Amino acid sequence: MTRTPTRDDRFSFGLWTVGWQARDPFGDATRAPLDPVESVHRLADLGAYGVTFHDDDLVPFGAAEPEREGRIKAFREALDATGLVVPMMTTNLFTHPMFKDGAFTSNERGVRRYAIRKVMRNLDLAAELGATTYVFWGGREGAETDSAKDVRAALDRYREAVDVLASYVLERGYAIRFALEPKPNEPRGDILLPTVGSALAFISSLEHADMVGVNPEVGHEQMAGMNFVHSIAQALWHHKLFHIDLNGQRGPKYDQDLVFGHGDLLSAFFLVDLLENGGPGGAPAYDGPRHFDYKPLRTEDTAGVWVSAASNMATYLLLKERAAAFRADPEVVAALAESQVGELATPTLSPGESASDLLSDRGSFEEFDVGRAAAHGYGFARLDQLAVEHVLGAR
Ligand code: DIG
Ligand code: MN
Ligand code: MN
Repeated sequence: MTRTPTRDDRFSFGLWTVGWQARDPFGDATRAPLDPVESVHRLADLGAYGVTFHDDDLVPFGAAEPEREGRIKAFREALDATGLVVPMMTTNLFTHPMFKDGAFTSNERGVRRYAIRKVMRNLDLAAELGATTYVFWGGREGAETDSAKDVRAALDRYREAVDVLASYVLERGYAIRFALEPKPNEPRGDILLPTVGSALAFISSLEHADMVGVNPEVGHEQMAGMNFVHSIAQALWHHKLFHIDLNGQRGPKYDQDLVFGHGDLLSAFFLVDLLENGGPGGAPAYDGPRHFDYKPLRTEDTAGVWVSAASNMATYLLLKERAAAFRADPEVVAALAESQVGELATPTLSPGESASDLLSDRGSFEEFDVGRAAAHGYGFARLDQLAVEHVLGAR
């Protein structure tokens, strides 16, 4: 298996990732601005297939129409020249000071109306560029104090915004689905829809729930102490994994947006195994873009930025290779059987068996050997060691 990415690997990057000038709350930018046109060419050279962006990544906030048109034209020419596609787009509803108390859930109604219009304009561009997924990361939807936000009213407003925007997409016949991106905190003290679970619950309340899924990000779930592989499995189980933000995170702390695999490597291995081998008969469980939402370390110069971009894809391909070997290893197959992992797919009740049938089955309770069950060893240690040895390339 090659480790050189090709378009078939469907790797995509946000313009805001390689374009991050590394300004943080405690320090100025360490890198010069990067022209989106250059990013498109460099990412294409590295083997990416797609590029994603917020409206303001391509056209500075407040730019006059001629400038906006010029920048979009130059960007489209770069896409045409390289063959890169735009699978996903999103809106910056978090940088401008007007959004300091949120966008869809700001206490200020005028800001809420402005935010919806800002998304509408970028949805039109998304449709023009062929993006099929539109992400909503509510980075400013939240609060620092429980006195300042009526959370139930905020969820009403959040739902109202998503519903009206879904109606807008349907009225215009855009082939676009929405993906909500959860995050527990930062930049707000607490963000609404903090995890995949809360986003899935919220989606079930929407008027057009069928066109809304989730865009989970590795580091965001892990900031909340969640198991990202479980979060993805839950999203897949609900048929709501519409997109994914891959990166790295080293435990519950500020959002690090590390290169994919440069945080919890074992979790990254099992994530790739789930995405690539978790479908029926070992087929991929997810057919969307493998999208990187990461930040090149602030310590990197421009050359380092491109090394980090390539590292995301190389690490993903290495883990894909290791996961394939793991699944093909006869000792792993035997250890999985020993651990009865496949048995969980067998329904607990027999076909047609009712609750009263179960009640009359003495072997299920009255005569069940609880001592044997208590003494039973599942062999997970052996299984996990095999996984570690595959990740380490020792098998
Ligand atoms: C941050 O994790 C968010 C924003 O960068 C953007 O809105 C979204 C796109 O994937 N991720
Ligand atoms: Mn992040
Ligand atoms: Mn993200």
